[in-house]
Amino acid sequence: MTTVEADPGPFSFDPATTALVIIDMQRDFCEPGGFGETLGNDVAQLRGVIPPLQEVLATARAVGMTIIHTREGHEPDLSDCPPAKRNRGAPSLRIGDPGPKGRILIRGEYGHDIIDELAPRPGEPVVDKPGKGSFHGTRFGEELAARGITSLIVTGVTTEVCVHTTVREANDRGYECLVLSDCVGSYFPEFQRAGLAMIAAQGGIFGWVAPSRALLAVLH
Ligand code: TIU
Repeated sequence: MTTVEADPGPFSFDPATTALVIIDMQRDFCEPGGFGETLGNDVAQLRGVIPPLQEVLATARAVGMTIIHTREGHEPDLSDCPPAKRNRGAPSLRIGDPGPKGRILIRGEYGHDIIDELAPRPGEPVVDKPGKGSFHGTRFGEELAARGITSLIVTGVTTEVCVHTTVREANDRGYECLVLSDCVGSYFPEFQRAGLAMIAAQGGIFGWVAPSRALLAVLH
């Protein structure tokens, strides 16, 4: 077992049964002209996640850990997009509308894909999900089970939305989750702080939180 200094206490895991999960590091959330910006957010808030996540990804690849990427998005005919999701709020462009990087949050479009800095390699599963959680409406659970995965190291965006929903779904399914504090990002600094605190509070009600340097110190 490998042990990481974390909050609320040491997180022990076997790299052979642990997956690095990289949630929704898509142009639609991380670059101008995508879904995140149409919702009124400053996407620059998420850029700081990229360098530490690149280092974690490179290390996970070097030690042969399972790596799974996710992307939030919808079929071109919007058949998997609930009207409640498309109609909510007052975005400048709605899901499916043409934008500067293609149709907003639609599979196959340039904006829907993962940023170049964190591009998946052949053999790394990319799970397309219609919702915020990685388990809902996907084969994520089957992908984990097929590889004997019992622990997740969770990264990506955004902390309080898709990261949190995935960690909560995973928690109820019995997975141990470590969230890397500098490898998850929010458009809202106060939600970043509160989102991380909520995971580790109450003795780790949803899991553990640690900076990436604590993981890199023990993963080699
Ligand atoms: N809006 C926001 O913060 N997030 C999302 O809509 N999706 C994800 O978190 N991926």
